Amino acid sequence: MSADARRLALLGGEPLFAATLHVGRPNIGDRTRLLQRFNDMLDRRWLSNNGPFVQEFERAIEKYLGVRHAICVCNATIGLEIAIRAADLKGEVIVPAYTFVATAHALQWQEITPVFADMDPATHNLDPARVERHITPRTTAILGTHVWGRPCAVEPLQEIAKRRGLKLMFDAAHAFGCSDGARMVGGFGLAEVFSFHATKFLNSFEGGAITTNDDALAHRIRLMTNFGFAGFDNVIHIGTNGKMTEASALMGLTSLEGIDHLISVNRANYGVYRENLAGIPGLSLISYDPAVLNNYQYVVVEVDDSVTPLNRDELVSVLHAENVLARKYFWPGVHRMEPYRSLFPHAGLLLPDTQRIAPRVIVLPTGTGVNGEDIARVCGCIRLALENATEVRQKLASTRPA
Ligand code: T4K
Repeated sequence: MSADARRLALLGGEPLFAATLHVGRPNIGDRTRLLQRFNDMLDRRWLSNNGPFVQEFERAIEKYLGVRHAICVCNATIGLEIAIRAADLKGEVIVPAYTFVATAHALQWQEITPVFADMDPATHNLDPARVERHITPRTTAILGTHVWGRPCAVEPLQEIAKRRGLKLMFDAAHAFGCSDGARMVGGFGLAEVFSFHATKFLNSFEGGAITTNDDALAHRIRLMTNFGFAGFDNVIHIGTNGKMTEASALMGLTSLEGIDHLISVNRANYGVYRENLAGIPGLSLISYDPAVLNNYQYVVVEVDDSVTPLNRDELVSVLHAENVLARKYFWPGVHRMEPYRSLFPHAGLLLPDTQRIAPRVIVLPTGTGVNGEDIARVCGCIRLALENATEVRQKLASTRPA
């Protein structure tokens, strides 16, 4: 084995990083401001139930996105469930198979059938032409995901929804700070749902927001987020507890104040990846349209193993040995996760691009916890592994359980 190959941790070298590099390492924001707000919250003894920080965060989101209503929720999954119910979706709803499992679970949880449609391989988002093929008399809506923050084909989906009498909503969990043309994500369809989970570039520990320009829908969503209460002892609607806490809202507000910095860090990191991965045959970093706003939250590489000497899983093993916890989002596709795999065992037949792309994707670390030097080392390790593919393959084969 060459001395070069021996530098890889998988082949006996020292791991590149002593402390693990994670995808989704939280951004913390201005600590002084955060702790001031935390003290304010404690002094006020107002911890939840539509407190002042939640209200301030909601107004700040509305202003940032240019939407009429933002309703903060405890997480995006509950936000999706509430928005779906408030908009009265039922029967069948068309969703992408290539998304986080929460998009489908939010439907199935309330006995609405998710019907999986294929992606456009160029964008990883729902392919409108394929959506149309899944419409049946039971279909009531289309629920798209802006995967990696890149906006869905909003206009074609709107056109289909209008022509076929369907509702349209978006899972915008990845897309805070992103736009489609001049319009910010947040104002499309009947409603959109953002995630402010710790792993999102803008986080509120756990949290999310439902945004809509529909006043009546916003009113129902507010009621449903707080058990249906319209005032003391006055319940006028079915509801749940989807409320955001004050601690989450103050974290979210502080993150939002630093959003320009967070985006510029992500953009710079993305640039370093682009530079350092350039020219490797078979590896392609997904691109972001410079003509629209992006948050560059996800650094996503597609590995075409008909060209590369190692496949996606082998490269992920190499990176994990170096303490780089690269991820395989959203493999193997929601249609291959339970309960959907058992309910729809043949769904994959109509999802050729999801089936082809999902096994190729690697998501790499970015955010304020990673610097340019780290990224150059991660990319150097990928190159080194590809140059020493035979040894890597042999090692992985010898450690695989029989
Ligand atoms: N729709 C879409 C399209 C979504 O992507 C998501 C969530 C949702 C809906 C639902 O949103 P929420 O209900 O969560 O608001 C993570 C996140 O938990 C999930 O929010 C996110 N998408 C998904 C893409 O990623 P896991 O299962 O990968 O999480 P986990 O625990 O493996 O953490 C990811 C990495 O982050 C790890 O390497 C550790 C690191 N980490 C994590 C946390 C929580 C930290 O370094 N610090 C932390 O505090 O799902």
